[in-house]
Amino acid sequence: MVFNQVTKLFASLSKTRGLLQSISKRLTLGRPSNETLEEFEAILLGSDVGIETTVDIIEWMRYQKFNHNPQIELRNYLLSLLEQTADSQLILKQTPVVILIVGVNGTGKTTSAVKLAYYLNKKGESVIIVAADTYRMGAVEQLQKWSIQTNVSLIYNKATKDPSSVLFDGLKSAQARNIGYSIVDTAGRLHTYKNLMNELQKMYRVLNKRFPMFKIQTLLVIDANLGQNSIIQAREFNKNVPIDGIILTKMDGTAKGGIVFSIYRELGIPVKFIGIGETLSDFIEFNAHEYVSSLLGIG
Ligand SMILES: Nc1nc2c(ncn2[C@@H]2O[C@H](COP(=O)(O)OP(=O)(O)OP(=O)(O)O)[C@@H](O)[C@H]2O)c(=O)[nH]1
Ligand SMILES: [Mg+2]
Repeated sequence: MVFNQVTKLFASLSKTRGLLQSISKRLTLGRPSNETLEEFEAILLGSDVGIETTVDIIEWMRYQKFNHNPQIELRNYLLSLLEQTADSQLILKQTPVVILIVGVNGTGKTTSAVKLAYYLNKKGESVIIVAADTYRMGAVEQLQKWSIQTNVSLIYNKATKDPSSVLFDGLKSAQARNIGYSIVDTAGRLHTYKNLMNELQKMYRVLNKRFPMFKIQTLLVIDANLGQNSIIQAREFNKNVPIDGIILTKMDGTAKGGIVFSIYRELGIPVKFIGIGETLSDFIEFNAHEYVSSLLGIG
């Protein structure tokens, strides 16, 4: 991660860090006191680390005899919790890739689709955006505005209500122009909207059947402020279409930045990107080491 991004990540985690640091800074060599453990437990739960991970961390600390540098020892332990699934890569060597951006209403899908397009474009990749949210009023206009700013072309069709039809046109265009990454913005849906979930599956079938040469990546957008609720939503989405990764939005200003641990623990799906604001560049590739260090205010 470049310096500027580390700084932004650090700034966006300030509220969560404030809580964690109030305890972690008090850790001294030897065994932590019961009082410290209890306070730390409450803070971990409050920052949305999740019950199971909190229990693990507290039990680890209870029997840990800090003998070197408690903050670094804690950092290394937290990092070990995130490393199992952190290896999968989004920037696939083998293009073409189609990236479906899915999630519940208002989580930041459209903004993230545009930020991702901007991010890939800046890396020198060829990108288009496909406007497959045919439901929300003004969805195409929202993307048109952004696409002018990013200089990324947009495929849309205001005459249809069928997202699979826009997807089809979009990928035909991507094929004709030899585009590496086609980013597909989709409508917001709750897992309880059966029709919309069926529609998502239909899009998936169209991709498998008509565009087998495209590698599919489905990214679920989760709003960091929604806490444990989003874990339930993610599980349900994953039952309908396989989720390859998570974009965690609105990390700026939340005190619930510990949600990353819940996502890894309870879903086993890697966080690929985090959204840290409303502008195009407020979007960074997730890096477990930078994340944990920023959380604890180390290095
Ligand atoms: N602070 C902050 N705001 C964000 C972030 N990502 C998105 N937003 C804001 O969240 C609001 C909703 O974003 P959209 O991208 O329209 O969300 P959506 O999921 O496409 O919404 P629907 O299409 O209605 O389901 C907008 O005001 C965005 O500017 C983020 O990382 N940080
Ligand atoms: Mg949208």
